[in-house]
Amino acid sequence: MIYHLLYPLHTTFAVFNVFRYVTFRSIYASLTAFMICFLLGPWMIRRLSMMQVGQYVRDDGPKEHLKKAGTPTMGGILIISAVVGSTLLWTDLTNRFVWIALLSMVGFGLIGFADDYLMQVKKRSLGLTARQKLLAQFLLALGVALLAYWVPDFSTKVSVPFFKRFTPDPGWAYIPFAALVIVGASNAVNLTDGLDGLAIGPVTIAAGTYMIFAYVAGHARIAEYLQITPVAGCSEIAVYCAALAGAGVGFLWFNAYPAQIFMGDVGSLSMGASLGTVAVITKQEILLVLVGGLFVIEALSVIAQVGYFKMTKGRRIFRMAPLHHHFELKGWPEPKVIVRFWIIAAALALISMSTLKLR
Ligand code: 57M
Repeated sequence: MIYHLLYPLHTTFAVFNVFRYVTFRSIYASLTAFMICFLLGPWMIRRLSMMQVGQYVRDDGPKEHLKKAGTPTMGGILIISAVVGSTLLWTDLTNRFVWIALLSMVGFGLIGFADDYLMQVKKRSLGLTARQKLLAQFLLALGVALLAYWVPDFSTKVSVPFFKRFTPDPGWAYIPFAALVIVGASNAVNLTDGLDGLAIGPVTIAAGTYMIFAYVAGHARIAEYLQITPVAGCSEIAVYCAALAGAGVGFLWFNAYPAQIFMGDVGSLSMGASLGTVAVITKQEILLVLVGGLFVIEALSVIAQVGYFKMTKGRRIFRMAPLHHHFELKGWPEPKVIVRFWIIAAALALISMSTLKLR
């Protein structure tokens, strides 16, 4: 809105020209989203506490978690509000990618909300069944992928990190592939969200990384110079990613150890899906395995643990999956697990950025 209201004034006042620039708008989009979270956070924590939207903590997990019972959850509502508000203010709203990204985030947020809500209302119940959740996620992700596919000139070629000429084109099969990327990311972030700040930290890092990729892919000359797939109009997604990163830091303010609020499924499913969606829009789908490598490691630890458990009829690889529980049970203090996992996420983000040159 700010872009649409103020940029046209540049013909009278040259200073308003600055609103044209993606870089300028990205900076303010991230600050706006941060401020929305920061200012509304205490109010939201109070409201959720008043409404008794407090976390139920399973008693079969690490014992340290029992003291977290009652912490307000569903803080994802705060993150989504901040990203939507800031994106509406700072992006070019005629850009289709912006609406696709917002739809994906809000849609997955609603699925998570339904799950959290059922859990809160029925208290000890575990929300939606896994099958219901997965079906809803796939249908929504297919819709999102289809919308991207329909954007004129949107390429169905898949970029493979470290290879500049190898770009396989699955044609229409790109749609289920893209849906898989979105659903996979959504669930991997959900699995990671089990310690204070453990999910939102790496989500913020990944959003910052994709901000750079979106800017590069949306800039025809830079994309050509770096030989990455150009995506016309995708630089507006850099502004969206900046809002996501800003909201992430704003939420971390309250979710940092010891957390005053958890994001809930409304947060984890929507944040993961947002990353999956920007990976699709920026044509860096496979790179998400590296950018969001921490989420992949957590998800793989669950797959390995469950697989081994079933195969050996009850034996385990880790003390408990997902991986963060393994380290907690080994005696690492929670903040140590969190910060070390952030360090890994940051290193993976740097390696991902090196693929701009290493190809
Ligand atoms: C949800 N939810 C957290 C909070 C957050 C297949 C299996 C591995 C699935 C997995 C699972 O259910 N994962 C998804 C994880 C929960 O957090 C809530 O959920 C939201 C995210 N969806 O926003 O609202 C708890 O996590 C802690 N927490 C924090 N700080 C935060 O900022 O401390 C969350 C956010 C909160 C709080 O304690 O209550 C969760 O962990 O439940 N299941 C598991 O993770 C379970 N693992 C398991 O059963 N492993 C088995 C194998 C064979 C599958 C094994 O290794 O033997 C563990 N989770 C728990 N207890 N809590 C183990 C038992």
